Amino acid sequence: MICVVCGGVGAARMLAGLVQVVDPSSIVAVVNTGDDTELHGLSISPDLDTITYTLAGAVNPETGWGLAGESWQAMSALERLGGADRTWFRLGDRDLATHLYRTGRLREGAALSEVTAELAAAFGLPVRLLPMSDDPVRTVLGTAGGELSFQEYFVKHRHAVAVQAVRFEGAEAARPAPGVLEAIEQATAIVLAPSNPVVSIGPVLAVPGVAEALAARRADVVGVSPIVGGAALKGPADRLLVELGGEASAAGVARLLSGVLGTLVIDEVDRHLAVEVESAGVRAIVTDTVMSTPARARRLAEAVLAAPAGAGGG
Ligand code: FO1
Repeated sequence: MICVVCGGVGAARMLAGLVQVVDPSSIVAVVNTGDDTELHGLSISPDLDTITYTLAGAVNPETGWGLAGESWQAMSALERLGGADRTWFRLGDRDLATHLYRTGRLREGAALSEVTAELAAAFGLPVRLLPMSDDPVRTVLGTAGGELSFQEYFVKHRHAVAVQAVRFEGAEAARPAPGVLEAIEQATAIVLAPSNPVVSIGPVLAVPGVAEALAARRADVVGVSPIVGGAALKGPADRLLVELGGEASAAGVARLLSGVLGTLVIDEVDRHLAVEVESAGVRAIVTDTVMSTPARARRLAEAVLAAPAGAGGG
């Protein structure tokens, strides 16, 4: 069994590569829920949905989130009623069905992990998706203008505001969802997807017990750097790393995650950083990491799974 610790779009592409090279039913994805939000009374889990839609071959290929061929009648009608204040977070008509279903089931008392399994089955996924926790954990970003929820920062402000601090509300009291610790303990390989290390991997590590379980398997944990040539392929990971006192480089990622990471796969353009990664106590593997096509995602997945046991014992 392979355990993959996941954020959103980058992780979805990594998983789409992995299912091409191993039996998909042998993959357990542990997914960030710090991005989750409640809007219009609906429970929205963007990273879980991005992964579900991608693996189902149903994701919008232009955005990497939401459904392909989506229509927007509900948003247009809502915009007429409430303006942009109500519609900055765009929910397509078919995507809305996912949130209606999730919200209804949670109100009936189902756990998020149960609803996630139901949605994955409805979309025909062979991969097992687990939210990191059934308890609410919310990523909150501190800015000069006050605190913002993750989606306010990411979508409403288009991540164009400087961040001074990040906290994961609810994390201290959260328990790993059923199956999360078992997946980490029993996996033959553990992959940290090329997700934002601060706001996608960070919340998963903040759930008590998860970082400890990963640290105990550190030699078998292989990450893929989401920073290539000093820049994030998508989103604000590069700026967040710098704003929070780190460095926007593969070496900066290695230093931040060195407690749980045995090996870091870095891009060819960052070959010169391999020595610096290794001086953080993390073995470096250099290959093409940009998953611009399914064939490239497949090659990266092969390289990740071929990685020898990394540094750190355990
Ligand atoms: N991202 C945007 O940039 N704008 C949106 O309006 C938006 C809506 C949205 C709706 C459902 C969903 O599952 C994801 C959505 N996303 C949107 C993506 C999401 O904000 C981010 O990709 C993740 O939270 C970051 O991993």
